[in-house]
Order: sequence, then C-alpha cells, then structure tokens
Amino acid sequence: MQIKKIETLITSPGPNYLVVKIITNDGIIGYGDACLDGRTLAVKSVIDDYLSDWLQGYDVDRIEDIWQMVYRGTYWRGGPVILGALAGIDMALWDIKAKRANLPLYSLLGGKSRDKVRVYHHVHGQTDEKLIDRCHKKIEEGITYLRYSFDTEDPFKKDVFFKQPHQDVELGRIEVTDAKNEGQWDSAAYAEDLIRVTRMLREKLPPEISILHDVHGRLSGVEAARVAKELEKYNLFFLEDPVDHMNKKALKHIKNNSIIPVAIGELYNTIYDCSELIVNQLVDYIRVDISHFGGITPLVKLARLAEVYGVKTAFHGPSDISPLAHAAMLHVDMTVPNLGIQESVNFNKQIMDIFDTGYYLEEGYLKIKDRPGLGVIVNEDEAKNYPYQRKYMPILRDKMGALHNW
Ligand code: CS2
Ligand code: MG
Repeated sequence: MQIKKIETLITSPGPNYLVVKIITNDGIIGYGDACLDGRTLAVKSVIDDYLSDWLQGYDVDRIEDIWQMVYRGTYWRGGPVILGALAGIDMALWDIKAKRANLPLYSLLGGKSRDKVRVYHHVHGQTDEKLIDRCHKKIEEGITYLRYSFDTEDPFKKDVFFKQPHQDVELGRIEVTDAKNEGQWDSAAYAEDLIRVTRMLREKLPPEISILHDVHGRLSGVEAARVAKELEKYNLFFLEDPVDHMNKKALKHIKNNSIIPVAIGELYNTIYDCSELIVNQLVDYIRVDISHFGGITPLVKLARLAEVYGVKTAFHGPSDISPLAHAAMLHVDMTVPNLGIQESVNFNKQIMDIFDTGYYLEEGYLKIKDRPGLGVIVNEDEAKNYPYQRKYMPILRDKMGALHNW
C-alpha cells in the first residue's frame, strides 16, 4: 500500500492547529498533528513544498524507513520546524497502520500496560484567592494533580505584573497573539513569590492533592538550585524546566543541592538532544512534545530508553497541540511501563466539534475508546469554519530591557 497524497489543513478555533492528512492508494486516510505555535506556516511549507511530492509512492508500512529518510535524508537535520513536519507525517502513518490492522494504536505498540492514565491540568490565578478558587474548581472536576502559575506584582511598581505562561482554551485564554506585546520580568521577585505561593497552596489545599510548577527555563542554575532547595519541603510532584533546557549542566547543580523531582523536555526536538539527561540521571520526568519531536516513532524510543534508567514520562500536553497529538501520546502512555503522568487540557466545544477525540476524562484519569488507529475523527467541514490567524509567541524583557526566556 502506497502514499497517494499528503495534504495539510489549518484550523484555528483558538490556537492554530496544523493537521496532516495522508491518503493511501486504496483510500485509507491517516491524520497527524504538526502544530508549532507561532510558526505554523513554516511547518506547513515543509510538508506542502518538500515532503508531499517526495514521499508520494512510498510504502506506508515502512514508517521507520520514512522517518529516517526525512530526518537524515534532508542532510540539514533537526529543529522544531522539520521535526514538526515529520511528526505530522509519522502520526498519520501510524494512524493508517493501525486502521489497516483494525486495531487501536496502543495494541500495535505492545498493548495496554494500564487501564487509564493520570493527568495534570493547569491552574492559574493572578491573586492567591483566584488561584485557590481555580484549584477548588479543578478538584471538584476530579483533577488531583495541579500545575499552578500566578502573576507576581513588581515590588517597586504598582500594577506591573511579571506573568507566567498559561494558555487556557477551556476559559478561552490564548496568549500567542501579538509580537509587539512585550511583557516584563524580574527573576528575584518571582523566585520569592514562588516560594510564598507554594507554601500558601500547601497550607490551603488538602495534602492528597499534588502540586507542580513550571519555571519555563526562566532561572539561572544557581537561582534554580536555591529555589529547588527551598521548595523541597512542600513535596512538589515535580519542578518543570527549572533552567534553560540547553543549560544541561545546571541540572547537576540542582540535583546536587536538593531532592526535588525535576521534569524537562518540551523544547527538545530529538532523542539525541536529551538522552544524556536520562543516562546521567539528571531528570526524573522526561516531557518532550510529540509534535515537535518527530512523532510516535521517536517518542516510543525515548520512553524505552527512559525505562531502562528508571526515568518516567510526563509528555507535554498543552492546548497549542491538537487533540490528535494528545490522542497519539495517550496511546503511548497506555503502553509504556514507565508512565509518570500526562499533561492534559479540557478542550472547549469548538475544538471538540472539529476533533472527536476517542478519549475521555473520568475522575481525573484519561481513558481511551477502542477505535482503530489514533481513534480521532476529524470533521474537516467544521475545521474550515476557523481559518488561519497569524500569531506570535510572547516576548519578555528584564528591567534593563534585555530579552529574557519566556
Ligand atoms: C508549557 C506550555 O505546558 C507547558 O508546560 O510550557 O504551556 C508552553 O508555554 C506552550 O506550549 C507554548 O506555547
Ligand atoms: Mg512547560
């Protein structure tokens, strides 16, 4: 069976979702997710202008070979744009393979290791009261793992806030909009507030509720090590991206000074970028993003490597990748023995009308329906109601006007 046609489709029911559609010569259709927030059209061009002609006629069964060919055969390797395009192709090919077998994807990946997958959701509040309210709302929904974020008021300037990233499609909040919209940042004020807010949450939330925080790579090694040491007593499930992901040696500093579990990974694009963290035990939860990492094929390899070293998975599951990507990750989560947790979101009605997901949330866990393939039904007519909108990632600057990690 051969690849007859590769098409792309952008739908923007909030975030821009880039869907890859592969049609085989005997009419089987596979879908994949190639979303890259803020650079959607670049990924679309790699698929439409380079890969679709090239891959036409290849045997759909040879996923690994196609993956290697696109990754190594382009000579100039790596980066989220190429790995994003490859992710979309890879997911669509796995969707086709499992549909041909008339089995859910997890079955082809080794079968279920568990019946359901625990998840964490985001909770954000500009003030302590708002944050606690949002936590309670999520706890009522059955979510027991909460990733908290908050805004820190500038101690020197009233009404200036140092904001943390939080997109929330459930509440209709999308941050990725305007390149000229530059935020302000001060790491010292944030670090103090993080320690205060964490203490407050631990005091006010029931002890059985797990909390976790994403630093988003905004601290230096020594700043992060100090914060990690202070937070140790509040029993975080993990501290995410405490330092810039390329500053790998700084993780050693954190590890040498605290026993806080560390999670990192959403900004890596290949297994070659992050395997050393696993092998050297500098990470407790590896959390790459399937759509920026080349798809299911490398995600499974990474999970297997992590298993050998006792590292757990906590794959990146924000709202800026579509339910197709969330479904693909869930199939992997279902099978790997070393699942830690899955980051997840409640997609809103507009998004769910486009993507009938094939998975559902029940009492804080994701379950999957036994549909063939990835199990997602894409309503292309509905998708066309939401045309592409140009969006940019936010920019942060410190008090001297220098760019800071967002
Ligand atoms: C975050 C993301 O989910 C996470 O852990 O780091 O919300 C990230 O900010 C977005 O995916 C970027 O668009
Ligand atoms: Mg993150």
